[in-house]
Amino acid sequence: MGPPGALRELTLALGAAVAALGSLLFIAVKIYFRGTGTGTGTGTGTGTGTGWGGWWERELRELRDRAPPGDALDWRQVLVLGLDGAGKSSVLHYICSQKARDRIAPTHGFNSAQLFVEGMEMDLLEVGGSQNLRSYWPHYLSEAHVLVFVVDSVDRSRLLTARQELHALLAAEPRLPLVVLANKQDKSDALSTAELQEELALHTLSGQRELFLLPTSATWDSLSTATSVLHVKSLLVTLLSQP
Ligand SMILES: Nc1nc2c(ncn2[C@@H]2O[C@H](COP(=O)(O)OP(=O)(O)O)[C@@H](O)[C@H]2O)c(=O)[nH]1
Ligand SMILES: [Mg+2]
Repeated sequence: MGPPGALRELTLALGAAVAALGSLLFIAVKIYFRGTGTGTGTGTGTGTGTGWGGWWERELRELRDRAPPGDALDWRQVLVLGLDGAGKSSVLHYICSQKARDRIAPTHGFNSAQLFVEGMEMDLLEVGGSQNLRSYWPHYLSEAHVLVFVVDSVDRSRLLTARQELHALLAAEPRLPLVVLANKQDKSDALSTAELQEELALHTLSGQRELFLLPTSATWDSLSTATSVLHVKSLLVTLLSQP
């Protein structure tokens, strides 16, 4: 049996008020504690203390830090293409994480990674290179700021295919900067960059675009050598930082 008439209404009103106050407190506490968490930001601010007076400042700062790409950082997209097995995923992995990896699984679609470097958000997008996926390649060109084309320097039997795919792709993009990676240079039977320049007929692609050909090895052991993929990272940063 519930409380009679006016008392029941008073009870309901009190219940609603307590619930509302509870939600407000919950929200405030949530925001406050979110603000005091250990973030991964790199700022060196002097801090605003841990009292209630500072929580909204932290909240504002968080919101600003979460602003969509392009507002705070320059957004750049790097499209990474090349035949299957050339080493695209390995290049992406070692550019972005520099952790040893026993095995890199074949890409059955897309693969992406993000780098925040020099005030820039660099999105690296790999589209798989098997024959059925190559027809999708052209759809991604318009968004790209640079194309990285990875070639297996040992796979002589498919060099002609790589060359044809690359030339067909770039026919409609005369200005898109191109970085060709002569990958797997750690292997003894790898073709040199001079040989690959010839085989891929890169001179006919230069024209109005910036074009680079780099010898690379996308392996853990090669990270500190002359063919390290970390040189690719430096080149991309320089290339994409240009106004
Ligand atoms: N020796 C050597 N092996 C590589 C290199 N890059 C990739 N690989 C290997 O080649 C295979 C295919 O690499 P993956 O990155 O999956 O190629 P993707 O299909 O183009 O993404 C994997 O077994 C890699 O470990 C390299 O520079 N040197
Ligand atoms: Mg892959």
